[in-house]
Amino acid sequence: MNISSKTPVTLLGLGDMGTALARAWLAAEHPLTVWNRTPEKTGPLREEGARTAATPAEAVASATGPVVLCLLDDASVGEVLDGTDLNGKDVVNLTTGTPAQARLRARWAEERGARFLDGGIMAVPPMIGRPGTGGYVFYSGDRELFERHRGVLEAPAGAEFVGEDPGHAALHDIALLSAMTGMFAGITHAFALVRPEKNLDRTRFAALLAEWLGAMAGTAHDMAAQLVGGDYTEGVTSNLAMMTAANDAFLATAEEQSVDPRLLVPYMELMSRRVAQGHGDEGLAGTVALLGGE
Ligand code: FVH
Repeated sequence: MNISSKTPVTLLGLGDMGTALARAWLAAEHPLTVWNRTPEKTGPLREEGARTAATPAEAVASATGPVVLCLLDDASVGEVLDGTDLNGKDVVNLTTGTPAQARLRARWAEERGARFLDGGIMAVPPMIGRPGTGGYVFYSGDRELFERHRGVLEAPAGAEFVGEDPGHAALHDIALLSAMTGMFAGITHAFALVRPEKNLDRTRFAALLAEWLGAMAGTAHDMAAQLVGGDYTEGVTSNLAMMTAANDAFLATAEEQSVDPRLLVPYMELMSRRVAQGHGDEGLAGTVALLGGE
């Protein structure tokens, strides 16, 4: 009999992401117990070596390593854990939620005698178990728990601990995904601008666009330096007054190309508001405070 010396993992939830995680732990030779609401999804994993549990309570009761949840949302986590005995268990919740939900869930788990770690997955299922594809998971909450199970957590993807506040993994997750959404909006607008042109090579345009966005991503470091130092003019090479003036050309070009500028206008209005407050010499950091968040 082949007995693994690796930490056993219990996984509740076998959707697309849960199944990818399960295969990564099996590939890394962690003994794995799985449960899923729709039991048919456990079949292939059982054939690949996983043990299956009939109920969440049974799965949790037999767990000697981390109990990982990868479910649809926080409400499903509550439903699945209801009726389980969490006393003495190590709970790792990889279900997407808000920072407030993570903090409440941490307190809820601790009141039931469990240790708790929240996670935000920065990957899609095909990146799981494939080092070098760039996927990783933010973790926050019980640092000792993170260190104890680091080997388990690093098997499917990189593991990045971002603090003992259990809400911080979700906050990092949502903040990065929000930035990505803004980037998607910019890409959408850019393709809409070139769309009417018959003789424009979209493939070459895409390569130029991706390269430019990569070069501009570094401005996040400049903004952080300004926000930390409190001087929003520090190191500014392109100030708000200049950028706001150029916005007129952006809007005029959108009109020439018959493109609705709705994806750009709210941000341009924010920049103009900061200039109107007398801060045309600043970089973009001053617009952060105009959004609130304090
Ligand atoms: N897939 C992705 O690209 C993203 C990448 C970033 C992180 N997300 C988050 O990961 C969580 C799980 O995502 P998923 O892709 O596995 O999602 P689904 O394939 O839709 O599977 C959902 C599982 O949740 C089970 N479930 C739903 N509601 C309940 C409930 N009330 N009680 C018990 N289980 C429930 C569902 O069970 P079933 O439908 O198979 O019976 C699946 O196991 C998620 O937070 C993403 O935001 C993935």
